[in-house]
Amino acid sequence: MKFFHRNERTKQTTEKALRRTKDAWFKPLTRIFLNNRFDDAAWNTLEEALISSDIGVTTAMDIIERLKTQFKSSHDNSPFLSVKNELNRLLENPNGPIETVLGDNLSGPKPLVILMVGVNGGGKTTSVAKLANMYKQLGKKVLLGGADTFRAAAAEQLQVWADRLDVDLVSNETGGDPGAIAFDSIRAGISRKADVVIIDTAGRLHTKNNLMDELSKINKILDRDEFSCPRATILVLDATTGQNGLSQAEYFSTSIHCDGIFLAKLDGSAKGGFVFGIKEKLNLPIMFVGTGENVEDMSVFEPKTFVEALLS
Ligand SMILES: Nc1nc2c(ncn2[C@@H]2O[C@H](COP(=O)(O)OP(=O)(O)O)[C@@H](O)[C@H]2O)c(=O)[nH]1
Ligand SMILES: [Mg+2]
Repeated sequence: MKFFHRNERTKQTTEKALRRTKDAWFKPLTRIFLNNRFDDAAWNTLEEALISSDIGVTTAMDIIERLKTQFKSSHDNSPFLSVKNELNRLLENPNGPIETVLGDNLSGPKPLVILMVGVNGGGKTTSVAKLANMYKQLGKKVLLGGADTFRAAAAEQLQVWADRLDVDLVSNETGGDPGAIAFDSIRAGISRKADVVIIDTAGRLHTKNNLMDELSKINKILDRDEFSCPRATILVLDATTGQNGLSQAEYFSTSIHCDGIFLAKLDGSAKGGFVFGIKEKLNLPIMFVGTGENVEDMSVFEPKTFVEALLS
């Protein structure tokens, strides 16, 4: 169970994925940390760096205010440690988000049903494959449900992953009813004694309301008493969209209950500060990060490792 958890691999993957972010926003901070003090210029540098990392203006201001208060009351503070503590504080998660999908649920009733939602092109299908691979590595039996029936290419793409990963896939021809596929997937998962069923969904945006209706319908089906399976709904977010992506994410998370986030494409983003904004705005834990296009390019999100990788 601990395979992806707090290990050397998580650290290396996170460090690699954050390289662009570090170059973009951490470098200016080095001078402050080397001087080991905050003067007016240093406060401005910090503020600029935080905002340009896409941390969000409110969150950036909040950090600065808190740090200023700390430095007023004590002159022994180290800017490095203080910034690090503040960033860690922002990501604190008392609920241990990862335990829902990696913890006890997997030894309880089966299967764990994961519904993946998010906008088109955000990285849903790839992230479904990554999770399937992760559970397989953990020795779990995985079944995929292809409930993105909107585009023919979507079903094909998932089929390719299912073949490559050698996992079962329940799907239907394009235009099929996503709710029916979700229903069939979970039924197949139960009868084939799968440990995890991961359901891919459509994310087209031009008919937002229909999409949300459709997702709610799938949700209701999965919630049926007859199934009584543990559930997790994961919102896939594209890290390269930064603050702009947040409003779409908000729309999803207010329309259907989400348990956490799979932050895809962290490797393609120079705005890793987005992570702090997500926590602040959506109050959803980041569970996983995507760090490339291959199935192994992911890791469990470890707040401490993340902050360490940003500042080290
Ligand atoms: N660099 C990188 N590319 C990714 C990642 N996740 C997905 N992608 C790419 O993003 C594009 C859209 O992904 P897809 O899974 O089809 O998104 P969907 O429409 O939400 O299902 C594809 O070209 C993927 O290879 C990631 O973590 N890093
Ligand atoms: Mg897709």
